[in-house]
Amino acid sequence: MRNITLIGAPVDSGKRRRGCLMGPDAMRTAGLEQAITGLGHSITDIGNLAPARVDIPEDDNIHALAETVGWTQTLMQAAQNAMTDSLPIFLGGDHALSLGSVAGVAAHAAQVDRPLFVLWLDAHSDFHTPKTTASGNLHGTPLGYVTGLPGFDAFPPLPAIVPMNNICLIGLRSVDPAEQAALVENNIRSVDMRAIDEGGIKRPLEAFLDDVSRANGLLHVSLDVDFLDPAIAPAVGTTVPGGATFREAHLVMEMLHDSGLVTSLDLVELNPFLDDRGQTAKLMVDLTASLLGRRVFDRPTRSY
Ligand code: 4U7
Ligand code: MN
Ligand code: MN
Ligand code: MN
Repeated sequence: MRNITLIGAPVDSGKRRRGCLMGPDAMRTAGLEQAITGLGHSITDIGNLAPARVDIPEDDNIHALAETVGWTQTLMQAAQNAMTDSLPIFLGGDHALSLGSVAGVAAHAAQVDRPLFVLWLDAHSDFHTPKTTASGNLHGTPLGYVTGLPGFDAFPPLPAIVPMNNICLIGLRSVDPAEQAALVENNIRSVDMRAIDEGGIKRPLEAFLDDVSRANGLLHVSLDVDFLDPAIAPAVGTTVPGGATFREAHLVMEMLHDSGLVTSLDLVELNPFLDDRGQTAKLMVDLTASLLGRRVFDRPTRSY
């Protein structure tokens, strides 16, 4: 059983379309706490945080730079605090929250002298920098920041970077040319939807979990709502058809649970303004329950 910390991060500055700030409360309303305690875990909900006030100039090419830098500062610290004695769940908020959550988790991993691995479940690769982004939306940049790509001078310096080798992206189906080039150049493990169509989602995930286990690593999971097919998860601003099915997503979560490796989690990009009677919020809660051990039958344990 785990100690879980819920960290409300109503980040809405990572893109122009508003509504993700309602995400944390929508997931609470959908029964997140009950789902988690029902599995026997203990839980502390620290409520919704607010961005630090930072005094930096705005950038004409970037949407809401100062607010996002403020969030990054706040969440880096919150992540480090929560990691000392719990498994933090960051309730987003748009994906710009991972600029702070992953940077803070990486700082903690360096402190305890263990390698950090990151599993990115997303239609997009979020591997832009403030220099390469065409939209100016910082929710498309968190993996660029935490891996130490150049161009993030306005952001807090990183106490520790995430090695490119320790990242796995699953669910890709919308990758911009600059991101594609950088993913290939850095040889980042990238599982697109075609690979899943052809070979299933189980094998690439299993291979990644094997690596995490062999390295005695910490594992951060970042779940973007748009990883899921829009037919089952409509509450997202950046829908891309052809996403993970209900069962593919649950299988990922069930395997993550059985691995025992997950040490932190982001639930991001839920825009309740676009939801259909809470169905996407409920699905995010259900997936979290699978990650935390909900099952029908025990399976023989596998040594990752
Ligand atoms: B999300 C995009 F151009 N790449 O940079 C961009 F397609 O957190 C999308 O994964 C980014 O939802 C999507 O704006 C960020 C676009
Ligand atoms: Mn996405
Ligand atoms: Mn994303
Ligand atoms: Mn999105």
